[in-house]
Amino acid sequence: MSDLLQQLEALQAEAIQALAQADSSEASEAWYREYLSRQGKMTAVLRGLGQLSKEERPAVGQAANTVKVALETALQERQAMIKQIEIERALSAEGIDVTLPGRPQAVGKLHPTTTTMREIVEIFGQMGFQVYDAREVETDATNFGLLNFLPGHPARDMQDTFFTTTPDVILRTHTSPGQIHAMREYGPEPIRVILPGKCYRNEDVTARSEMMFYQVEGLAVGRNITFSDLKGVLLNFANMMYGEGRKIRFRKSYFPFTEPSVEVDVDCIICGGKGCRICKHSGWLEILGAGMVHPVVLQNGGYDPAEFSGFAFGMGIERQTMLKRSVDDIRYFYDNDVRFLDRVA
Ligand code: FA5
Repeated sequence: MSDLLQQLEALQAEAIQALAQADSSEASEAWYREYLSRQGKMTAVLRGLGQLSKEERPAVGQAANTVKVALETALQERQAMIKQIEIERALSAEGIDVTLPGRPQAVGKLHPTTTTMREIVEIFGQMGFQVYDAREVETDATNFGLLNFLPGHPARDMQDTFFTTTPDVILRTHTSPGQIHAMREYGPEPIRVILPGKCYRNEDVTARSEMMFYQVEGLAVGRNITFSDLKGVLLNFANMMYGEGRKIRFRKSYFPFTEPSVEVDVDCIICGGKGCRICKHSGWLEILGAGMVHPVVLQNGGYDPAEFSGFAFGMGIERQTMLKRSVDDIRYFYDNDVRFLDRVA
């Protein structure tokens, strides 16, 4: 056997033995430098190949290659083992306490307006009202004219309007134009719908008023609908929304699209009607506007007022939220201050 073959055999045995002692990443790297790198012992042995005769060279070269591959494989296996040893070592050194509670994740919440809206939809849903989605961009005709606001009538000033550059196209000032759309879509079948959505008014922003706010409209049309039905539905709503045993009262009011028209109050949910700062010592809180659908509006919706009657109501969602969750300024709603959203949601 050539000298070189003996050297290779001895080198392989020595290297394998040394590798078994390497028990860290640093040690395995040092082993690599010593045996397999360009400055290592393997390369040094291979340099001797040049001295061999042509006949000897292929066999020795092949043997050298086999040793090199064997050492590389042994190194890979050892490194995998070392990795495992190091993980175990780190785990026992760090002493992980599996009983520690996890880190809390900040989770998003529903916006208070959404929460109130869903509560209202749920309450009226139980009374058989379906949600009807109506558009936010309206015509002057549906927002006002077909709702019996006569041209030039002072009632139009009750709702300051955002106009668009297209004549007669406006942002709706209330959800009531949805009444016309719903009636025209379903008439002359009886209907019972609620219409939630955004409204826009060109008003000064104050603690009580925003330029953009949400309303929920209610509309019931049928053959024998009376004012008592309206009272029953709203009393039920007040009890489900603000707690059992609530009282409501009706004050006469004016809307062009209802006759008679009323404002509806609930007994103060803070003081129970005794009088406090929130109810301005009246014992009552205003919650919505309502009335019997005006015959002209029924007709504009496609119903014969001689045969059909109906009631309608409309309420502001932020104002309901303010009452229910004691919020004293409507501007918090759309300021996007997460502390408010967190507290009130
Ligand atoms: C109306 O908008 C009528 N369409 C309601 C109605 C429907 C009456 C059906 C009869 C039958 P009013 O302008 O009062 O009415 O507005 C209704 C509610 O919307 C108010 O009670 C208030 O809660 C809310 N609201 C009105 N303007 C604002 C505003 N600028 N910011 C926040 N909420 C508002």
